Amino acid sequence: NRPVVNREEDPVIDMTPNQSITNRNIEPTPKRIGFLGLGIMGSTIAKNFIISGHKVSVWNRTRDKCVPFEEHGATIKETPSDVCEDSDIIFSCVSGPKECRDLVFGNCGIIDKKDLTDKAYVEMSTIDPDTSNVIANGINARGGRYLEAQIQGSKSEAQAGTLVIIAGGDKSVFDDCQSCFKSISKNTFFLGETGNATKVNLIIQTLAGTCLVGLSECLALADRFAILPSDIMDIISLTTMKSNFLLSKAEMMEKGKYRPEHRVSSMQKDLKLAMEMADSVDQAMPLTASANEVFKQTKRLGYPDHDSSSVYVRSRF
Ligand code: NA7
Repeated sequence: NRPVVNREEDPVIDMTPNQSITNRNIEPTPKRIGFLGLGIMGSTIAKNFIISGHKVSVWNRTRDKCVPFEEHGATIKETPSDVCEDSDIIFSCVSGPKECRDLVFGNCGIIDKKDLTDKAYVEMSTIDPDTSNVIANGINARGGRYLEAQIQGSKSEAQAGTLVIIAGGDKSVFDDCQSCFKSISKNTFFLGETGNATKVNLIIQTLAGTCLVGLSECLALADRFAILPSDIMDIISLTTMKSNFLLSKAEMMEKGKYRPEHRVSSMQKDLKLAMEMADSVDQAMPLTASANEVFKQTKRLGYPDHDSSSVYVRSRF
């Protein structure tokens, strides 16, 4: 019985080459690239792989989203297993842990192909360290190599090629991915064994999630006193609290335009996974727990697919 809220449109998949990416003079790896999951992040990342000259095949649950990629030289495949067959390095960027496991272990999944020798699998979806290790073990058991390459930044940074990549797992895969990473990121980190990068990524997401809830409460309080959010942000932008993240999210809150860059459902999933990680070591996270509840309520109010800044709608109740 969720309220019916008009859905903000997803960003259009714009295949126009970004000049700043083409100016990077990337020498694409000759390895064949496969890409699973063409959502907000996946579509933008796959686009940059293509415009920087990589040979790419794609699969997405909703096939229509593959069409613009085919028009720009990618090959559409019918199943994740088909992508695997035709690729040397396979990237995954889907909603969460369950979907990631299904792509690997499910029907027509990656390990349907029994021998993964010479294949590398790169997990970009935000997942927990346990799931990442389960996937790594499944891939390794069939002779394949695995890397978790977690991404910091949302659609705008992916578009501009200024994401930050935090990786863990097989260093040789990290090295093989350099030309791909160069097309989407300004910095990469290799943190050692599988699990290290997923942990760091979730830790950073707790800061993003709690900051967003704090911002939304601050602007909702301002609104109660008829103080404009833009006046508050003009002052904040002159202080050491200035941050592009807060300023851009505050602008979305003030305009009430929540076209998704990073969905409410993704943020709530990230906070939930961080809470589970904290549980495993008895680390108290009272603020993150509250933020998780607030994002859950925002989903319930009908905003799961809106940008995470729509948490402001809930704060204004
Ligand atoms: P989106 O825009 O919500 O995209 C989610 C993607 O996951 C999209 O391609 C979905 O396919 C796919 N998906 C969702 N459920 C399934 C199942 N059951 N099986 C296969 N594929 C599925 O998220 P983002 O692109 O912003 O984020 C992707 C990840 O990066 C996520 O972990 C973030 O936290 C970080 P669809 O198009 O709906 O058919």
